[in-house]
Amino acid sequence: MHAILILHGPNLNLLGLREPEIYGSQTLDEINALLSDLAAELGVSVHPRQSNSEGQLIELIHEARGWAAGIVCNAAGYTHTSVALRDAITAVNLPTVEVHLSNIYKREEFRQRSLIAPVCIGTISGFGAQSYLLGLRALVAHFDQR
Ligand code: CA2
Repeated sequence: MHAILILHGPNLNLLGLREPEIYGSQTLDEINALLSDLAAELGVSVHPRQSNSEGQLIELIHEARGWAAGIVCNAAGYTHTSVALRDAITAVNLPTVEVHLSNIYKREEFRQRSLIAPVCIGTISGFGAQSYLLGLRALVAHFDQR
């Protein structure tokens, strides 16, 4: 069975508590529960982790090399700034799907550039919690293609 790291970046622990008009009303725990249900349906296992720290996110990516078949990653604010996170994804060479709750391409200009996108197999942005579920489906479809 494929094990998949679900990586949630900074501030996503606040989901459902603030800015529901942008990020939806579901909490991170609720999104993780939806992912777990879908994983059971798809025959994979998901392992959600959240951190507000860039270094911790990088450590989690490094560790994933030892146990995960792929990553679904919402790097949140680090999407637009972190060369180090991008380098970590490149270094572990695990297929990674970038996801965003909001459509980053219809927001502020600084959100419209992702440093992560070029090292991911693809990006899903703008579908709220569904972005994660679509991202998981896309990663599993990618495994099935290989
Ligand atoms: O749309 C997304 O998923 C983002 O990755 C979310 C990030 C943002 O910096 C990216 O540009 C797009 C922000 C996550 C912050 O989440 C909050 C949740 C509740 C209240 C405030 C922020």
